Amino acid sequence: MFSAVRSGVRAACRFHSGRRVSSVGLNHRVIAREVQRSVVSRWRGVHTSPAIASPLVTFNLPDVGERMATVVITEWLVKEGDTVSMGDALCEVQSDKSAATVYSPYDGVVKELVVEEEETAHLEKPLVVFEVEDGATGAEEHELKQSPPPPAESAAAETTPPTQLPVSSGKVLATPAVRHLAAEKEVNLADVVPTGKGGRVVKEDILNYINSNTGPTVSGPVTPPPSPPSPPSAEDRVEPITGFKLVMVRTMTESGRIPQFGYKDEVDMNKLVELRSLLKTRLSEGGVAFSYMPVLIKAVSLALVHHPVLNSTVDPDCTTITYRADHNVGVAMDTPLGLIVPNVKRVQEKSVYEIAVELNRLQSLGAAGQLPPVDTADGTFSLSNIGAIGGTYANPMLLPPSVAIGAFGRVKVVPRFDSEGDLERGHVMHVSWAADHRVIDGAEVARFSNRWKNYVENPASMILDMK
Ligand code: CAO
Repeated sequence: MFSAVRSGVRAACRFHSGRRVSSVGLNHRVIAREVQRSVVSRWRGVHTSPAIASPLVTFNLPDVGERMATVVITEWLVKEGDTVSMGDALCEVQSDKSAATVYSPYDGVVKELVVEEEETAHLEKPLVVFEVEDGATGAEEHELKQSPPPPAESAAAETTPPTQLPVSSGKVLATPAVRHLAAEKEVNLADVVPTGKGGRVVKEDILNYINSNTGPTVSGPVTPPPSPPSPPSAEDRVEPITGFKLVMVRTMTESGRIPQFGYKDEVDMNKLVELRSLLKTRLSEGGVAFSYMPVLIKAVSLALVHHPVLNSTVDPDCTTITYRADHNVGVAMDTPLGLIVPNVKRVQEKSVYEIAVELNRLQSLGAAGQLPPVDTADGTFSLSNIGAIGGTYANPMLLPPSVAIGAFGRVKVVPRFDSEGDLERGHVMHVSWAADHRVIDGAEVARFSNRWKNYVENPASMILDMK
């Protein structure tokens, strides 16, 4: 009985592949059962049986965006008989609105390309039939949805189920044939300048690379040259503004309506640079990265105690002002997803060390794109350390409903005169403040800045005012 089902399944798969049906003698009861199984599997986007050594699976056209019911296959990037890996590009498709690439959700062999080039493929209808290793699909229980860009070449990608291929920033785009050629010639695809469509490495790129390189193709500890910037696109590209960018549109548009007072000063960083180099090694032993920020943040909180209006919020029509009890100091972060401003909560109660630990946590979450709303909500003051990237001055913009923000430039080594009039090596940093000029006057900002600057220039003095 079991073997009958097995052979029936094999037969049904062959039938499905549309090739050898005439050569297979089918038991009708088994056919009926397998057709039923096929219907269920097709609904899931997969036609397979886990009992077979190399089952055939049908990959249906996934949603390539906006649930387009049909697309035209503009180019197949694989051919029947090709061996593909999960994440390899299969074909280019074009809908009414956009072009997209469809990627393989399996490791296996392409048995059949169901739709011809220039023909129409239908959403959730068969696109490719694969032969996969026994148990390699892992997709039987999932409906295959949108086909995203290929996975990164990492251990994480290997464990990711096909329905959730991660967005990749690192995977090199190439067809299986090109990958095969690269492997044969021992060329690392990441070293090759892609000239193909959509930044894809094509065969000629590999050959050009081999012709122009003698060293890097052989294995060994050779540092690859930095990749050149992608060539400019031949066509304009329109994309919707979503996610963090959309939040930035709304927040900054609102901010732009507020009259803002700007104030800038130079800060002597000599003592803080020295203090940091003392503490940095110590803290790094405990796994805590220690930058200037924890001290700069704590100095803000100490100064806010004397200038509470800078830690206030105003309602949208600016009729009431709320003096906030907690110093929840936001830190603008440049993350892979865009600008985000998580805040260190209750800085007034935290030591510099505790602020460093919290900042490390926020930075790790930000870098992973995993900051929860609680970390970004309820900031009362903001800082932007644009100097971590570069620059001297900035014009920071308020993050409503808070009423003040500061931006730091890069700490620079400059010639300075000491108290004796002798030239010395000095570290300076510029700070640029912006405040809501509807509720805060310039003199208040200057006094706040002087107090903050005094703490930063004499970090030891902070001890006296810390609780
Ligand atoms: N001047 C000189 N060196 C600086 C510096 C500055 N202003 N700021 C940071 N550095 C150094 C740090 O000391 C650290 O040095 P080490 O490697 O020797 O330890 C290194 O640069 C990396 O620091 P970091 O960036 O990891 O940590 P940070 O606490 O200084 O800053 C953060 C954290 C999140 C503010 C920063 O990484 C960042 O994202 N800045 C960009 C903010 C931004 O985009 N602002 C614009 C907002 S408006 O669009």
